[in-house]
Amino acid sequence: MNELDTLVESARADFAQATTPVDLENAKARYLGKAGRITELMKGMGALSVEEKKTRGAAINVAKQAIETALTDRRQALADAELQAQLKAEALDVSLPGRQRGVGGLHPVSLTLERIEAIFGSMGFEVADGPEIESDWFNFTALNTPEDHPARSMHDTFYVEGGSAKAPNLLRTHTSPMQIRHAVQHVKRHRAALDAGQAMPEIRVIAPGRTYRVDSDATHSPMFHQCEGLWIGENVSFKDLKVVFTDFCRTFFESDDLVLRFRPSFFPFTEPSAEIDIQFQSGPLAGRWLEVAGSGQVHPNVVRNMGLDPERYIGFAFGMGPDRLTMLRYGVNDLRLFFDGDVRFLSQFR
Ligand code: 2U9
Repeated sequence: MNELDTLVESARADFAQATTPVDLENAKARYLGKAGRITELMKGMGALSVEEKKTRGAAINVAKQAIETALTDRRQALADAELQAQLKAEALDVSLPGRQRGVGGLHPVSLTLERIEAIFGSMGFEVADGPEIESDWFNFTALNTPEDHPARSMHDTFYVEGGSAKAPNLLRTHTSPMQIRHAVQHVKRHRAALDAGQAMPEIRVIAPGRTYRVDSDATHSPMFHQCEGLWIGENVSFKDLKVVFTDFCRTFFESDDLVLRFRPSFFPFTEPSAEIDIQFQSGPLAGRWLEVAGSGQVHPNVVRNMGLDPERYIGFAFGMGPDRLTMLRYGVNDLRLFFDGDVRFLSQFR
């Protein structure tokens, strides 16, 4: 093997040893670079005759081309290896089953609100809607709640910007303002008939929605739900309330095996007022009295604020907490679970 063949072999061996592109370029420099072996051989031809230069030059060129070919091959080999490594690292197992998209569902409290609306809807109640930011008038004044009532304090009520010092805005503390708004509209629509001494169609409405109070523990959340109901006519009594609410409870809890109890209470907007307790006669909750709603005959001042004559129009109102009804129906013991947004909890109600 002559000196040039040895050089080519040595270059091939060096290139084969290079395992990274940087190693390879360093190895290349040793043969083909400015101070490389091939360049040195070229320079060393200065003393040769023209004839010798031709043959020596041609031989060096053959060796140079062989080294360049070896270099190109090795570059390609390294690039191939890198690509293979990358493909291996980023490999996708196409045989893995795809991730399932969870099917969503309604929040348990929304399920309760839907049930309440359906049950009262079947008894001829409309469903009212209204703003969550209310005026002091619709939330308190119209509902016979005096200026110095503790519920109006900043300890109990979230006041918000807007409105005036005399008529501040607030986050509604109950759903009653929706019913006042509904009643006022209803009365306006029938004003002419009323003024002519004719009868007005009864007001029969429920108002479900979010409400807000400064309160937070295992059984109170600053945002909670209420659903109140209102039935106003010329001859609507507590007896009607008892029938309607008993029917509601039996349908809601899917049990005819429960009884109701009215306990005297106080609300500014009803007089007389009563708490409504229920007792299951069988099943897991049997025997305990459970408070499920407040109620009462609508106060004459409130009837007057609807634009009606309290000597002629009378009726009842009730209010319940859908959050608590949901806890009772499903046996949930911590109210906060409803508002944490934990899918492991919520998905159980799908
Ligand atoms: C108008 C007139 C009267 C609605 C009523 C209650 C009694 C009541 C709450 C207690 C705590 C519901 O469970 S709770 O969040 N409500 O006890 N609500 S009477 O009275 C009205 C409503 C509207 C125009």
